[in-house]
Amino acid sequence: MLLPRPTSVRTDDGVFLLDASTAITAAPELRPTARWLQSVLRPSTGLDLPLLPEARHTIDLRTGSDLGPEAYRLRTTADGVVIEAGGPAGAFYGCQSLLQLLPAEVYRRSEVTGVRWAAPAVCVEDAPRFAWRGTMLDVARHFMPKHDVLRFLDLMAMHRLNTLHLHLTDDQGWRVEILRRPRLTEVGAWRRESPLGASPDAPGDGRPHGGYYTQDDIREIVAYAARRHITVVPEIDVPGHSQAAIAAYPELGVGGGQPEAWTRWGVNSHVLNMEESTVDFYRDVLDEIMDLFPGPVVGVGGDECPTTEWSQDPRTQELMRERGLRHENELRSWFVRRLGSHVTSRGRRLLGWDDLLEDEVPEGTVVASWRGMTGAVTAARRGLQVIACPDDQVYLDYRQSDRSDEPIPVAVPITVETAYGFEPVPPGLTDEQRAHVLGGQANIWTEHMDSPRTVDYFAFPRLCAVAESLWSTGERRYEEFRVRLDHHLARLDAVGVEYRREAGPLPWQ
Ligand code: TNX
Repeated sequence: MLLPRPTSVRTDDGVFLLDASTAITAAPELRPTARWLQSVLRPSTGLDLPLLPEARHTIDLRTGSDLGPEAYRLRTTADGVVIEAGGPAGAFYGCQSLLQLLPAEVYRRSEVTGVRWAAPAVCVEDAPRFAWRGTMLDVARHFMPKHDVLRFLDLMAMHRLNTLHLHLTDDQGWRVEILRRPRLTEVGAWRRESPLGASPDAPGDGRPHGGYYTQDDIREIVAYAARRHITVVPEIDVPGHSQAAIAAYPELGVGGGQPEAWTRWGVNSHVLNMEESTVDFYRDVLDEIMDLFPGPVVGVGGDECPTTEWSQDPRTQELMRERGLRHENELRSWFVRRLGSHVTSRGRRLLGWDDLLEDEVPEGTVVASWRGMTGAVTAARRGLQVIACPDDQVYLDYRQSDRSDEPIPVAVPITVETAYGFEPVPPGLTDEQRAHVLGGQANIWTEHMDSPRTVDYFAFPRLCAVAESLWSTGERRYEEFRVRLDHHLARLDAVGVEYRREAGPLPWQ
């Protein structure tokens, strides 16, 4: 009943019983994992599970030299548990599987009495299919407090997801403190109450909203994620989706307006101006971002950038002539290239949305294919690395069914089954091109999710299905998955996830 499904599971006779006689033993490099395991088992079981050099009835974490860094073998018998792993990440995933073998109450945060902590005797072999198993969380449209981000990281780890792409800036809010540009959060992190109904195309919710992460908060999030083998990938979206930045520093805008952080959803016409000073501004921002986020990839967005302001602005036209650019689209790629060379000079790679493929893209860029899978095909054929996140399969802000009582009927329905059908490698690629697909991610855009509870409702259980698409090899059959998912929901219940239920009273009723 493991989820995501491992490469192979063999069931043996007997059970492993976790009790007061159980201890943990671990190779030196796996001791942090052992301590993490102690910390998750203690609250529900009340057991101390001491970490000892040697013991009789143990959960033993060992290194297996023949295994990849994320791979593990898990063997449970009446005598004990052995988790053999290629490295700390593999040991961590082995522990996640061990938790799933125990009764679902193990996920509770307070002591549960009267439960026998038994795991069936099994032999599991496992390794992930993709290196990038991600979730994108939009903390710009609605801010998610730090504590809830940490909780979300735990939920990702439970599903063996390893990449959190944090969409930190957008028209509606700037969510990360930048010491050299303090107004980005002093001004850009807050939006006002606004009258509803002005534009049917781009409604907002009318409510004042705000919040941001201090640099200490970010360091805490990044470290918490790292202990769970999750890399946090920051995204600073440019040169569109930037109204909150322009609200903070109007000199970044085109034509001298004084906008406020946007109170509506949709595609905004305000874009950054393409002066050298804007490049300098964002280099400073990215320097602080790269200091905070040690991962190899840095996102600069590049999506949905209307060019009307640029084409109507004489100064921008002059800049284009000076630089020998013929079309406004080329300005976007000029800007992304300039930031890209800064990012690569610090040994990192750029991440951008597939809109960037409309023009030249810096070598080494990772392209997130969101408008279906066409971007994935184009990028892989151009030798660029690909993250698949097609909107019609893994956009978790889209409605979950056709029912008239779905709370916010965004776009087209994406059911659990649709999400389970997600295949990150598109057809029509050569073997070499296929290797450019690093993996995929589910995108959680939060225009319509104004609380962590609503994120739970939209993300789960569809994220469970996406996690399996990214982790598991071999044929996928929805009916077989559904049986495991029903067991898995008991775990989500124990954690307190307010996922979307198929039946029963709906949360908004
Ligand atoms: C498109 S996907 C966007 C986001 C919206 C989302 C809503 C992408 C790169 N841009 O700005 O939040 O649709 O589904």
